[in-house]
Amino acid sequence: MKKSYLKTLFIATENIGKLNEFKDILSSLNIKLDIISIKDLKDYRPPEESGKTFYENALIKARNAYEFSKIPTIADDSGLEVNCLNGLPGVLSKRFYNNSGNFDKNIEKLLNLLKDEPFEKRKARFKCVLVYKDNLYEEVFEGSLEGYIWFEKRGKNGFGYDPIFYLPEYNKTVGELESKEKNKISHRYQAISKFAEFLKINFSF
Ligand code: ITT
Repeated sequence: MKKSYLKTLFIATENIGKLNEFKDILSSLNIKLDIISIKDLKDYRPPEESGKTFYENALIKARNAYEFSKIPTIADDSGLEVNCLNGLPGVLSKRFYNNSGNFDKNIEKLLNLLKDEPFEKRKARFKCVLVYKDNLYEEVFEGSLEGYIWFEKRGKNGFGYDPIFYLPEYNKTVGELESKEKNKISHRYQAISKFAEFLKINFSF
């Protein structure tokens, strides 16, 4: 089949941390596209995230953004799953404390819930479900990163739960990693690198 030409990609996220990671990772994988973000589409209203899974929410976001823009679009739904909390905060990661999406409050609530748990019970993972949508394709790509919830915040890099997400193999939280390091191993990197393979097979740039 003849490859389609792809010039412009709409990255449909309101989260600046995510947007910067998407751009950096795509560029590190040599995917050179013109990037449109929500701030370029003034009338765009993100949908309500009413799904029960990362996949449902990622689909809702990508479909809504593509229907509005008609530009080939990616959106991710991502978050943290803590084993001893049966996968919470999960799809509620952004709104764990309340609807304000305040990262410090979300972290405080999580640390409080885990305050009596020893290190080995604090296993968790970051997950990213990424959906690409255009007039022909609706494709899903996933990534996850295993780690532990640390006992207090460490490091100022990244966003969201990064300062309490501890990686034993680095003896650092993700908040202590340089963005370049995070973007070589993260759940988002893994999903985007699968997306990049799909692009290279099906599109010319
Ligand atoms: P969009 O829906 O507009 O993309 P959002 O921040 O609302 O932005 P989600 O609904 O997918 O995105 O919620 C993801 C939340 O999960 C995010 O707000 C963080 O709290 C957390 N999260 C996701 N990826 C993360 C990462 O790489 N590092 C730290 N926290 C992350």
